Amino acid sequence: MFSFFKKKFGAAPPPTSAPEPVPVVVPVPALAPIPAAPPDPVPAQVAAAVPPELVPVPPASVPVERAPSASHDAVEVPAPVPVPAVAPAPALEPRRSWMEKLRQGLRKTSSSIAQVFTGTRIDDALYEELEAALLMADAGVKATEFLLEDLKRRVKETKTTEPQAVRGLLVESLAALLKPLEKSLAVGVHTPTVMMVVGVNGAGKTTSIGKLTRHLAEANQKVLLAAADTFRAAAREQLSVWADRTQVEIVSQEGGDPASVTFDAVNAGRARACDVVLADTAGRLPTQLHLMEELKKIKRVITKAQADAPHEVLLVVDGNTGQNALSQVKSFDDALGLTGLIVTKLDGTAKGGVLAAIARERAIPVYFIGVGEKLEDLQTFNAREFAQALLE
Ligand SMILES: Nc1nc2c(ncn2[C@@H]2O[C@H](COP(=O)(O)OP(=O)(O)OP(=O)(O)O)[C@@H](O)[C@H]2O)c(=O)[nH]1
Ligand SMILES: [Mg+2]
Repeated sequence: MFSFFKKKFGAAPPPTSAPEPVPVVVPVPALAPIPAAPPDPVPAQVAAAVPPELVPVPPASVPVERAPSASHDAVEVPAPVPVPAVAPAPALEPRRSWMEKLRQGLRKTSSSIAQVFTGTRIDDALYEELEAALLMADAGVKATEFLLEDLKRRVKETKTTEPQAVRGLLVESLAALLKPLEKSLAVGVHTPTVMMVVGVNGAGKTTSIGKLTRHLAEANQKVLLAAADTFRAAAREQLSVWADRTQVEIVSQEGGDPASVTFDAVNAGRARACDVVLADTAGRLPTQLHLMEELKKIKRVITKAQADAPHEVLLVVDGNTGQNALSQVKSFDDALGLTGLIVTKLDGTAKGGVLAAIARERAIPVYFIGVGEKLEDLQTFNAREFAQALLE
């Protein structure tokens, strides 16, 4: 079982007089048993702070400041309003229907790969067909070569003779390749945890921020949004709508400089003891060098407001862009040093293999996978589940 994100507490022990916060792995409607998947690789010093079992969120003693819904330009501090703690029972249903959407989205790839194993012999022709199918699925040359080699080794070691059984071994191979991408987004180590979200135009940044905010807010995390996409008025409004829905605060400024909006937001987040500050940025192509410089400036300015921030630099990639997604990952990583990915739109015509290419060539953790526009359409990435959805 795993959670949508992990709340972790810093290494320093709390003062004896203060009530100790209850460490919690927040149960949000995104939980599913994962067959045979080993536990998350959690760093040792953090592992101790994360309880193995789900712990209920403490009762309504956690006050969450809620923004007045009328104006979002103001940065005044609203009165704290206690809200009921949200500790839903692990809901398996949303995860199941999400998996179904993921399978539907990747059906084209899974059926063309299934074709490869319909023969009666394991021979060169089978491997050649598989190679073509993996390349067609956007896995790229390096990951395809790696998977074929690994698969041949597994076939030999297990003395497999049935093509259908080879398909099962391919799932093992792909799950192992994707495993390093599996990681939970952590909050609670820093106050606030500052995240900047970047990506090309229309990748799904603002929508993903909206969904993520809702999950965080439901888990009693105090979130502040920075509308650092000052490029279009519509972008600010779009984020405001999400802020309204989730009743969180937003710092925005008409026609402002994105770096200064973000700077103000991080300072406001610190002053108000927010748990998370999420900065939405305008879409841009990595080839637009001046716009990439602007992102670097936002990152530098965040560090001025909070020395150890940003704690996460998240790239949102549209899963439909195939091999181009890999080049986006490389370019944004080179420019900014990415800490995580959100892969969206795997419900459409995406072929899915690009995650194998990313795992092989630039293994940056995939925190979330999006399969639609609804809240529950954004779920955590699990290597084995994904391999099964792609290949079975
Ligand atoms: N089908 C599908 N649509 C999605 C998904 N995520 C986002 N979208 C849609 O993609 C469109 C663009 O989403 P935005 O969140 O505005 O993208 P953005 O990256 O913020 O765009 P810019 O700010 O213009 O660069 C919207 O219509 C979203 O509803 C997804 O996982 N699946
Ligand atoms: Mg946007």
